[in-house]
Amino acid sequence: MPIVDLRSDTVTKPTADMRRAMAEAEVGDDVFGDDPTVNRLQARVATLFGRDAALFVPSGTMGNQVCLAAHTQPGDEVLFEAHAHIFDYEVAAAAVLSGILTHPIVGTRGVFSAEDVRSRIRPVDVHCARTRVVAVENTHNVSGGTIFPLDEIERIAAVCRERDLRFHLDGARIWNAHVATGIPLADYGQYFDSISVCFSKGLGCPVGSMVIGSAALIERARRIRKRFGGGMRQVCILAAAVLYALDHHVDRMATDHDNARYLATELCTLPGVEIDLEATQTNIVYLEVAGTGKTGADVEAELRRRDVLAIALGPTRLRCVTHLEVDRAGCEQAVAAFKEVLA
Ligand code: TLP
Repeated sequence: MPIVDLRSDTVTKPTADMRRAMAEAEVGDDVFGDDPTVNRLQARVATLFGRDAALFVPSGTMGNQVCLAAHTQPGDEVLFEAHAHIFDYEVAAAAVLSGILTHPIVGTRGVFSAEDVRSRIRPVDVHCARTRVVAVENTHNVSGGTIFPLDEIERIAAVCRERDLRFHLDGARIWNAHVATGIPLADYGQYFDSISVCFSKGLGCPVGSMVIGSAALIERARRIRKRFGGGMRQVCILAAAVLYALDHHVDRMATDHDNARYLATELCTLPGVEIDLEATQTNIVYLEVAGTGKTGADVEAELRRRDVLAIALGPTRLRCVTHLEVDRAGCEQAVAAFKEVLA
């Protein structure tokens, strides 16, 4: 049986056609700014989001952290949802690299409101941190790939403008939100001071992320990227994979969303398994298995023996993520394995 790897959409390997595009890329040194392929990609992605400029960075974590550093001084504060990647999974980078205070807002399926933001902004007072940045994550990973509604983004952006806050999007999976809603990327792009997107997830590229915003932001971001050790040389090889993926791997993500919905609707019928079907809006499915009497780690290990890889994220919580290497037959294999393990 082939291995069905549902641990993350980061696990995909470059396809033969993508490898060909990488091998044929025009090369140059990006720290000198003369890598023609990455320059082409940066211009293309900036345009996609309706913005001036963009900067290739090695990872989504670096993308988020470069943006936070660009917007803040040590002692400033950033507001975000309580299970945001920048809070839970970036190794305290905001504290270590930028010296900023993190202020979580408990949302509903990853979404919070303009009123939530307004009520958290600290007064200008000698005792208080300066609230400086609001960050949203779209789609929201830990909630199950949920979509942040555009009208709420617009309302939060208005509060940010009024209160002189910077607005950041962790758009690691904005491509999924775009495909699921049909909302153009530029409609999202107009509201944010900075956007970080990943190419190594749903788009199926081996490596890479990008920071997008005004020319002034990108100039600052370029210096910070170098400071963080993210200035790379012949990036063209990676950029060529992304140019290929933008042409061939965006619309197909609708298949990943169908497959995730299939997994969620099948797996939620298993006794003791709970799945928030309303949260299954894109390519991520979280299962709560407390009712089966097994731990997440038990289920993960037993699935692995059946060539199905899921990931335990929490004592009784598992995650399955669909992507371009998992087809419907793979999902059926995964459902059969879950049925055996949880029978
Ligand atoms: N997420 C990874 C893990 O780190 C959890 C995954 O497998 O989902 N923002 C969001 C919303 C993310 O989900 C991730 C990665 C990142 C940023 C960071 O991207 P990388 O891994 O490129 O630093």
